[in-house]
Amino acid sequence: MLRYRLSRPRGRDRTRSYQKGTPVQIIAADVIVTSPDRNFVTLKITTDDGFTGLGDGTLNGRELSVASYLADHVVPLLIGRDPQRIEDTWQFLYRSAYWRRGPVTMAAIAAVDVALWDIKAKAAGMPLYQLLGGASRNGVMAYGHASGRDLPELFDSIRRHLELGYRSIRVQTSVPGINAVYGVAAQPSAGGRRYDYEPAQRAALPAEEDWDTRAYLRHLPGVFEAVRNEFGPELPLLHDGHHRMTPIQAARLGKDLEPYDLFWLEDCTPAENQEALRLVRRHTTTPLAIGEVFNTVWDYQTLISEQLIDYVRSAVTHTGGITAMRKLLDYAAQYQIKSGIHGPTDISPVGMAAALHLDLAIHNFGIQEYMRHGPATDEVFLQSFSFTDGYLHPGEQPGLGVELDEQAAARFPYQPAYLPFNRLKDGTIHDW
Ligand code: EZ4
Ligand code: CO
Repeated sequence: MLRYRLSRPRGRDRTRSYQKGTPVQIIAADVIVTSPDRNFVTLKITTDDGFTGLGDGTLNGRELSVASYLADHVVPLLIGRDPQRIEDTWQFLYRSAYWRRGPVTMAAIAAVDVALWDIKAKAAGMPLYQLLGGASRNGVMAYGHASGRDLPELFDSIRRHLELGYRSIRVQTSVPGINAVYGVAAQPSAGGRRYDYEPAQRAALPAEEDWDTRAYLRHLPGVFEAVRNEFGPELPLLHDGHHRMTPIQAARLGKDLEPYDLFWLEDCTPAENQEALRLVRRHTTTPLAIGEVFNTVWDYQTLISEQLIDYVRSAVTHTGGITAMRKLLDYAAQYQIKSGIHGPTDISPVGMAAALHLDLAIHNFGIQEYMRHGPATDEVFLQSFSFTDGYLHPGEQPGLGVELDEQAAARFPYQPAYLPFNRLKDGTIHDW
């Protein structure tokens, strides 16, 4: 565990107090980096009236940048601030840095924001979703990740997920002619190891994978046809294109998958150029989900205002926390666009709990991604959310409902880990 701590003694006469005369102050903030199963960055804020709050700032493969941003540049600003002023703190951190947006900055702001919401809800004695307007539904529909190198293995994986309680399933498969494809758990990656819970591998260098879009486009529709034949028309099925197609290729895949009635096709093309989605949209009625690599509402401006997507994929952890996500999702709601909050294993249980409270409260909820964490993660993060019959619920503990066992965290030191990258057959780097 790496731990960066800036603590100050109790009392109100500190020179760092930006908000003199506030009834409550932040007296300590710890940035805790721990690696049970994988790396996580957690911010713990402590107030002088005895509350603590947790926020997730994990950025897969770039964890230490967020830890440094927090410890070196944000924690010194927090000491002495009024923890009750969440909106003010959000605006202060966003505007005072001068340099706006970006995944590192927005993950750091998210960590502070979520920790302050945790504190506010604990102080109110309520689960966070109550402060967000209360429950709009009984539970939060979740989807899991099934995958296989061939159809029998894929079918087994889908059945295993159904047994675990999932009622919506993401389907990823190997493709003939490609050695290592994103999202296939049983497939040894170029590093020789299984993907298992997630693609980032603990190693000094990133693993190299390969890609062939034409082979993928030929193979995938047949896989969905086989899955529909085996599992019937009811089961909601999802697929992640993981940014690999051009807009015209994405348009073709969307069209080819229409007979199999996908819940969504995710990241069908890289979306920095939002206008590219106009072309995809013109050609297919397959619902589209985008945004897990985005970090502000501005990344969505055209996508939302022109109704070019159906689901917003941002993570609370990467998009400035509850405060910013609530605004983003309320904006999307005006255009009949729903939430599909990112929930891979690189979102810590703290970030997952924040997502679940939002999911339960907002009206335009769509679906929640849910991959289980490993046993070591569950030892470090004590969680009160539940998963029953396909639905997640954040629980009724005051706050987020997650606590960090710091002694357990200390047993799992940071380990360098990278996401893989892609090369085409001729050696050209391709989007991963
Ligand atoms: O590759 O979170 O939809 N889920 C995904 C994830 C991402 C990882 C990257 O850190 O695309 O598996
Ligand atoms: Co994705």
